[in-house]
Amino acid sequence: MIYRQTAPFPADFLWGASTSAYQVEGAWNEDGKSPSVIDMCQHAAETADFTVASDHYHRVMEDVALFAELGLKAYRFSIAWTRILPGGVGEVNPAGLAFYERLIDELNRHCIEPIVTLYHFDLPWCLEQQGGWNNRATIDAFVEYASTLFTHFGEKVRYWLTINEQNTMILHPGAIGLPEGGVMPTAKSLWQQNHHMMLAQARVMALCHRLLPAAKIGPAINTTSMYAETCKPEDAIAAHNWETLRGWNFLDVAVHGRYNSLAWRYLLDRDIAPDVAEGDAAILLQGRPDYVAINYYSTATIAASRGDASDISARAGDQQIMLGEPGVYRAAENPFVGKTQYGWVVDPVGLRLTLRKTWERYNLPILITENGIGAPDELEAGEVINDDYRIDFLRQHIAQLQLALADGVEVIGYCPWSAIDVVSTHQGYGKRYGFIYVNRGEHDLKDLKRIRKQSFGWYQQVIASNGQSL
Ligand code: BGP
Repeated sequence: MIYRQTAPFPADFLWGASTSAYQVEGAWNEDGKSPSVIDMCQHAAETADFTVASDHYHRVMEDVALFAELGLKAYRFSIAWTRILPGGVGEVNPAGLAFYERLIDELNRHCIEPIVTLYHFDLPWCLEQQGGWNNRATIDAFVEYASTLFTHFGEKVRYWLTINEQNTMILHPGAIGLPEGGVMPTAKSLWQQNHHMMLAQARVMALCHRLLPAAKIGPAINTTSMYAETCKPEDAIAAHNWETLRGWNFLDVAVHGRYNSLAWRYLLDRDIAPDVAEGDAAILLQGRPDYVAINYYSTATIAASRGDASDISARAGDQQIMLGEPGVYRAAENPFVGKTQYGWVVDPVGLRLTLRKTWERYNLPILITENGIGAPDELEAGEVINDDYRIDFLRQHIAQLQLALADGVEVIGYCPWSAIDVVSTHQGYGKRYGFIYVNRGEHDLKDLKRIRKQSFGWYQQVIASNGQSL
């Protein structure tokens, strides 16, 4: 199909940027915050942990001032459950509420739309000790936590996200980390956890609509497109297998309130389908998102399984590296795309394709909540960080986003990862994503000074021109 080559960005397009609480805040045990599963994870000795992160907790006003200077129309961040309800449920911590109140008020003062993720990988450790997401009581705990936030911040926040990358937590638990001495959960346990998260998400979306009729809420899934390695029909089946299991299986439940039938069959065949209680189907149907948020980094190329262990990828811990599964699919190389130095496929056209497919399937507005390139940015003399590769990456992705708009896809915003440098989920501080450099090393905290990168000035122009000046 040939469409007009460009479409203007809507006047109210949400030019934004993203972070998450545990990656940016630090202050991991201050002002009443309890530990989360992330705080209890094993860390490779050579990489930074999350205890200080970017020290945003103590520098929040300075950071928001920089976001305002950047011209952000939206800032997507997560609230740490462990600051609000240190016991997972029960007593509310006023200092936790006060921190986010200051942040949200300051954003609103600068006309920066707060986009709040309720839960970004950091389940309270006390809940994990009681079984975590295997325990149905965690569903009630999540509803209580969300209800606290809706009640407290409902008048100040219009955009909510339920759970960040549920598919990463289930398919790549090793990427998030394991508690000290922990063992990898079984597939059966992971799919049970997934089911409970789905129920929790559906109830929270319904609650949001009841308490805050003007607000919008949706899931945020790590979404991508799959290419078959060749036109061999078996490769096409394998690519479809993985597209279904990695993406649609999660979004179909969130949007339609029912499991994807192919994925459900896969779970039944392997005896790893979750136990479904009476009434669960009705709960899932209550969840009706207002939009779909996608985190897009890469595409994958897939070939038919060889049926043996050679299908399994060596780097199974990374959320963007395809795993492979005998009998289901195998990861293949794509000669037509580049890669970052961390091995993540760079495919701007794949963003357009992913947007088209997501739109066609759900017909819901799409918010891009993550997209970006991790790199070990260098601080040069004169406080210069020349991240022209980041500018190039983002420019190409925004150009494809614009083509998706011309295709008729309703994209309401673009929030690259990340607003400011943060600790990478599993690769420490050396892998940076921000528009703003934070002067620290893996272990040497230096002065944590904020320094604008070259990409800062570039993105400022993009926003100021509403996407006309790329
Ligand atoms: C996503 C997570 C983010 C962030 C990002 C970059 O999967 O939602 O929290 O970490 O990936 O990943 P990484 O830090 O592993 O490079």
